[in-house]
Amino acid sequence: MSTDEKEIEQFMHGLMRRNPGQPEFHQAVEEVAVNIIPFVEQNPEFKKARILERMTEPDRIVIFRVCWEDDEGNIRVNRGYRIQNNNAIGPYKGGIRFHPSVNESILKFLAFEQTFKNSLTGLPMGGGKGGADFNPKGRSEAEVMRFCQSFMTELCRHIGPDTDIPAGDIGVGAREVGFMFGQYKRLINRFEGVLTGKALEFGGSHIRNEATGYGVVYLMEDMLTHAGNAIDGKVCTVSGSGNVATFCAQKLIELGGQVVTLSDSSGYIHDKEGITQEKLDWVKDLKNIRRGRISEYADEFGCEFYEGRPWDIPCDLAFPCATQNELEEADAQKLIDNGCMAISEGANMPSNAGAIKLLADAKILHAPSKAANAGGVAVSGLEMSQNSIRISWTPEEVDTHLRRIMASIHDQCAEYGEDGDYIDYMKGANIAGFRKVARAMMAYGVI
Ligand code: NDP
Ligand code: 2IT
Repeated sequence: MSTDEKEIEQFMHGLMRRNPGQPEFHQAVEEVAVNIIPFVEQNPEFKKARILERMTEPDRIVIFRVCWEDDEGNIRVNRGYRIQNNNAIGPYKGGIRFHPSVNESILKFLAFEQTFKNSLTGLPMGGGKGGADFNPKGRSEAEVMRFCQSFMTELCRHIGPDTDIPAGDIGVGAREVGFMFGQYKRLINRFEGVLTGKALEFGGSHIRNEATGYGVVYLMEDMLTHAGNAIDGKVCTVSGSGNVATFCAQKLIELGGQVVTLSDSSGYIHDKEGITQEKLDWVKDLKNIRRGRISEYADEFGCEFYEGRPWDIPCDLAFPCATQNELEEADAQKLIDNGCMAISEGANMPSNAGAIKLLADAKILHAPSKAANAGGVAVSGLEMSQNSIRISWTPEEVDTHLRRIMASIHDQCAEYGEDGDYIDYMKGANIAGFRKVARAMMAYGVI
């Protein structure tokens, strides 16, 4: 075992002892530690200051009861969270997730990743994440509103436009942000940019809805250009059918990609003819308004619906855009066997450790989530800027900024991840994201 491997093992042993029963958090930290510990060995000032140990201990974790009444008059109790991971380079910033699986481990992994991602955007934002184990599926609009209001009644004490600025994530879109912003404004009596992903009428930014999915494709475009290739004509598999997946598919279609899959937690559709913009508009209506299942697409457009995930379908480019650990070793092997050349991650930590290793060994271009999906939070940062200066930029202006930020993320990954003729985008993203936060933490001394 090399010195680096020993250091990594020792570090992970300590982390797992201090954070028992949190497998997603362990996974996210290990993914970073394998690159950062060797880097820290070469930069002993970071080692002496124990920067990685400090970054993996959140600044604070707020856990609270969320009580609400359903339409039948039953009292419901959920658990709400906000993890404020690190504010070395700016106020805490990160989404809110409403999903029954939400727990401390999942939110700690997300807040930790967010710290690196936000650093890569070049904007002044620290890392945070929040949410609740509330299941919005099957709930009426009035129930969702009451839940959001109750959630914000406690959360409002812990956030603020210069303190912590939440946004959406799984189960939290424009509707939920609207309910939460309304309740914050009512309680605090200030109209301020405390949430991002707001509707345009009350301080939202153009392109925020589109930003994550567009950014995922922009990073793919940059990886392919760097490798002398392009999206035009490529067969693309996309998982998910929510915010990130639909706008990822939209930009792929615009750039000439042939998108053949979308999924939800019940399974995936395989449309061999290719998903068109018209069909995608139908999916957006299905998911955002009618709140239906992706299987209905198969009935509507006459294609196949299968249980499971879409990684068995042969493709040139793959875009996991649903959730964590949706691409495991067997899926990675299938992608490799079918000749997939590149992957850009829309979801946070969609690939498990075994899959990452297989893809790297096969030298598949692989943009990790903290780089590939940073476009969403980047445009959130631009929404904050617009709120501060009380100006609204045009869609073209915001998209130009987004494109530039994604190109800069590609270049940072390439600079720190170069390995002969292959770019290890994971390594590049980890080191570039870490450096900026670490240097700020060093400047503050021991806090
Ligand atoms: P949405 O709630 O809009 O959509 C989520 C999609 O993923 C749905 O199709 C959902 O299916 C599916 N999904 C969720 N959980 C599971 C699961 N356990 N197994 C299988 N499918 C699942 O969320 P977003 O599109 O906003 O988020 C998708 C991913 O992108 C998440 O990992 C999120 O953290 C990440 N992300 C989001 C950003 C944003 O700006 N929104 C920014 C950066 C990253 P179903 O409807 O059946 O639940
Ligand atoms: O994971 C993410 O980057 C998000 N859910 C978006 C966070 C944000 O603050 O826009």
